[in-house]
Amino acid sequence: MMDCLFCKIVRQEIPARVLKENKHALAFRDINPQAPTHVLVIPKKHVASLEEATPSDAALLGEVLFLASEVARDEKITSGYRLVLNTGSGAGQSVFHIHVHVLGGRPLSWPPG
Ligand code: DGP
Repeated sequence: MMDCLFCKIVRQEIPARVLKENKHALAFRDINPQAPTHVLVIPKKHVASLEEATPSDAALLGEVLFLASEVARDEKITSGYRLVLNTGSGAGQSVFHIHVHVLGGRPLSWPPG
């Protein structure tokens, strides 16, 4: 997807503070952090949202979750962390390339807003 913001980050056409990556997923700091740790983990392949994912993306989504857990461990978020995957504009998704927010380093209330 040539005009997708996160695809441009994958292709290093725009800068990002990358923390970690594996063959299929990339983790970088959110530009507008909502917590002391706020990292986005994305599949390198363009998938617009969880609604667009197919059974063939199941392993890819597993790679994203596993990288998110590695990031949380590296960030030493010892009191716990939260993964958020906004799906659809009604849930606050603004970038239509699947991304998991890794949030931690402060108390996180429940339920989320
Ligand atoms: P969401 O609302 O769930 O679609 O989250 C999109 C997130 O993407 C939001 O927290 C801000 C972040 N973001 C938007 N543009 C950029 C960017 O250019 N670089 C980085 N690092 N993050 C971005």
